[in-house]
Amino acid sequence: MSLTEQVMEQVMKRNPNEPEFHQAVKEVLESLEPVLERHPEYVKAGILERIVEPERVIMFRVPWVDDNGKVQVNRGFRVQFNSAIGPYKGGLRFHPSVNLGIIKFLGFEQIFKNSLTGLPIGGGKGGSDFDPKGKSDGEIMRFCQSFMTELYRHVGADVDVPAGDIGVGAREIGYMYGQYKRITGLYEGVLTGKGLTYGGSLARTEATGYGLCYFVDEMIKAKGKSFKGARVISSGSGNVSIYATQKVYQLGGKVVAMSDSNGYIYDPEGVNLDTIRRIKEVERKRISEYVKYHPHATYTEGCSGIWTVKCDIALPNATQNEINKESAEILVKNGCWAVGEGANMPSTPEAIEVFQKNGVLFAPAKAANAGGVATSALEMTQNSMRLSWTFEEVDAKLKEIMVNIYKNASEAAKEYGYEGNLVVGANIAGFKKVANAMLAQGIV
Ligand code: NDP
Ligand code: 2IT
Repeated sequence: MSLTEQVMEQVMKRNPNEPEFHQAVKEVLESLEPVLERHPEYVKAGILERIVEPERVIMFRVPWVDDNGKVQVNRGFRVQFNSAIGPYKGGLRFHPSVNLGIIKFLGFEQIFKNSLTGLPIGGGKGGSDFDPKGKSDGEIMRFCQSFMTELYRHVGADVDVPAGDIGVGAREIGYMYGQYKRITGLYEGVLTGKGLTYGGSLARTEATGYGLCYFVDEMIKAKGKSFKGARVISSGSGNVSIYATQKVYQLGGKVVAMSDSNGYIYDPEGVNLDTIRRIKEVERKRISEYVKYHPHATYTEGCSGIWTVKCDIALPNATQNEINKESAEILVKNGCWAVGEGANMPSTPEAIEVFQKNGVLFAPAKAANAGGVATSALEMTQNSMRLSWTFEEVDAKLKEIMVNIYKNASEAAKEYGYEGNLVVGANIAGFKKVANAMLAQGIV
């Protein structure tokens, strides 16, 4: 049995019932075979055995009182996975599906993604099984305050810097920031994705979606293609999907379908983003409302149907494993020639295989959605300097970072004999920086 197989076996034994975590680890370990052959020092120093084990896992009770005066209890998580190259950094997810295995998969991915940005940030992730849907502002605030009342002792501007993810946006970050400041008395950049009046960075809201498009643009440009005139699917209708859609339009493409966890809309004339933003960002309603304003569009119940819409470029921007083998086959059959993962691990391993076998240009999440966390790191820089850059400055830095990630991932793929395979390339490029830092720092 090879070392990577042994490590995988140990991961499965030690972390039972965590299928998403197993899936994320397996993909990285498989990519690393050629690296270990060339670098026996990584093997000797037990880098693999150490990198799959979080440095620290924090789980806690989050009690709060709902609007009816009833006591509610949720579970909170923070997984501080790896701090070899910087303070732990990664989002918080509030969604009823959250459990330890999901936070560990996200934290593990974050290590390599953050490394790819070229900025000094380690990997972490957190969240809760709290469901923000249908909750009043007061309930959201009380939950966020309770969550931070435990989390504050584990985080800090140079220790661990959380941000948003599914179910956590500017509103939740604001409530958590207020509570952190109240408990600690510190006005510091402990969270990113903050509002612009209290230390937030311009372009952070747009960063993941814009960064995704910059990355995909670079990848397809290398093959002589572009977004101009392309039909695009952008699943989800949250932060990542909305700003990816905005950038697709700026680059000359047309988004014809978007979704939420109930269903999807198809608008052959191109989705009207102002309507989506009003429904989702302001009214916090369901995407099905869209057809009331645009009767020529259609709404279909169920999420996976979105992948049956004919497109050139697919941007899965909702959640993990949203594209399975079947959906991938339909996409290929319908002529889809590029996929860019805005969500974390949105394609199953079988779906990725279908894309790669059929020559679909494939931009893996770790590389393609790194623009969000990269801009979070730029927010940390601005907080430390106590100044703020203009939108154009931040956006230019984001673009440069995404172009560099593309370059580094494709060069690493080529160097190790996998030319054109950005999955392997991103995993190797992300891994090597962390592995070298771990080597230098001894057995810790
Ligand atoms: P949001 O909460 O803003 O939006 C999430 C969107 O995905 C919503 O439209 C939501 O629908 C939909 N969705 C959530 N869960 C499911 C599900 N189980 N099935 C179908 N649809 C679902 O989150 P973000 O846009 O921030 O995050 C989207 C993805 O991007 C996640 O995978 C996240 O980890 C990843 N990501 C986010 C970054 C960021 O900076 N925010 C950075 C990098 C990656 P509904 O409204 O019905 O819940
Ligand atoms: O998955 C991710 O990279 C994020 N949710 C963003 C993390 C961050 O710290 O900005």
